[in-house]
Amino acid sequence: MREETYPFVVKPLPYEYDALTPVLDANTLTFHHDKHYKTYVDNLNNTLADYPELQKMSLIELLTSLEELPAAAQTPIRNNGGGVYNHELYFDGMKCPVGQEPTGALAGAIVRDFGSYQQWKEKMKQAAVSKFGSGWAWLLADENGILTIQQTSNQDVPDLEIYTPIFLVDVWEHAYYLQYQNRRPDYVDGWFTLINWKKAGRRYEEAIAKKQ
Ligand code: MN3
Repeated sequence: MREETYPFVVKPLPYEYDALTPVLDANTLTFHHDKHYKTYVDNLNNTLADYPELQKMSLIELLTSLEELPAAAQTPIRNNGGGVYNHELYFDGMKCPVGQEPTGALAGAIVRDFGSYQQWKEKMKQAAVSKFGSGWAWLLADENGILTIQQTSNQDVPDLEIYTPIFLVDVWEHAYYLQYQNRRPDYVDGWFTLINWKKAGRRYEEAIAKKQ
């Protein structure tokens, strides 16, 4: 399958707007997807409309070659291209809040790299709760399949030439404020129950396969 290029389209949620209740209600998810995420898609397309030479590049190509892009395009593509990439992964990485746990190679790697699921969860929560201002907390796999937790600010992405994202949590206030107001830790606690471990496990297996 060819990778998507300009004009980028708003991808529908892979579930109904109320599928993540009670952790994320339909109102929160509707504003987040239909307004915030859509705005990043629109703004990315508006930027690229002025640069025909960039219109054949995939989102990952754009985000991994920011410094080689025309100077005036770098910041809007970093912010809006990152906004598109991050939100698509975020929405795609969740599912209704019922019983799934890490399995297979990913479950083993979590224990190997963090000591236990519980220790991983504490570190992941700490990264999400302590992120100052707007940004994201990520679980990433490096080229050797080693897992690591990172924070990024604004709509920045990790180094995608080194890391394969497994999943991420949005800690911009717009992700939770309608429902949780200032209670970010409660939102993050709920988010753990939304993780789509099946998809996460597949991403991890792809990350391992890449090095071979
Ligand atoms: Mn967001």
